[in-house]
Amino acid sequence: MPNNNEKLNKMKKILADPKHPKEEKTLVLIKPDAVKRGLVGEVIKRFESRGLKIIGLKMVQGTPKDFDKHYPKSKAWITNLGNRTVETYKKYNYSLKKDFGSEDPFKIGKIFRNWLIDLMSSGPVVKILIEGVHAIDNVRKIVGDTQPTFALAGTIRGDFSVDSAGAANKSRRAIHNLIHASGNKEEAKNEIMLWFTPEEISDYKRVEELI
Ligand code: IDP
Ligand code: MG
Repeated sequence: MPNNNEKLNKMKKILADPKHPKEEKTLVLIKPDAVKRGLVGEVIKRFESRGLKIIGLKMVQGTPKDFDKHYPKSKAWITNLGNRTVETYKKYNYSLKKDFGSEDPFKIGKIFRNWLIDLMSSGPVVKILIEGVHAIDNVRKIVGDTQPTFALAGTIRGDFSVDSAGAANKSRRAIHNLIHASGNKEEAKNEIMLWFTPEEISDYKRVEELI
């Protein structure tokens, strides 16, 4: 068995800046709401049939502590999470004060972060490591908008959910949007480091790479 240092070095090598755009990697978690609806196969199929390569795959039960590490703690990230809802509430004329006791996006974002941790640890998730050309952006496109109400048909969120921030917040829970996908290179690196070990990652060629 490799020791922790060896593992860390191997992961650093796997996550080094890609030599070719097709080596970009991203993390997907099929959320418990999708697992419980039996959508695992459908979701995997969409990434595979688009031409993205699955190089790691496993069902795992995450703890609240795992997800506390997974979601950033920075003020900017939490405020951004809250800000989206401030916008939604304006649009629908809902009262932030009534639902959250505050209009401060940071305070509201902190409440969401806890709902999110509750949702993500409420059942198993399927962790998937995906590699391919612009993997981060292509996966986000296949997944669709954060709010399924606004996600285009043809995306996973747009085809399998109608949930919205308005509906989720009224029920005091995170949006049921089926998938987590890394939002950018930095998130992808941190999240892959958190969820995968070198032994769980496979190296092989898809046929497209051979023709
Ligand atoms: P993303 O999943 O599309 O990257 P983020 O802004 O990173 O969206 O938010 C993380 C998760 O937080 C979302 O997937 C969703 O489950 C939840 N979330 C985002 N905004 C709200 C909200 O207004 N209310 C409840 N949950 C939210
Ligand atoms: Mg995100």
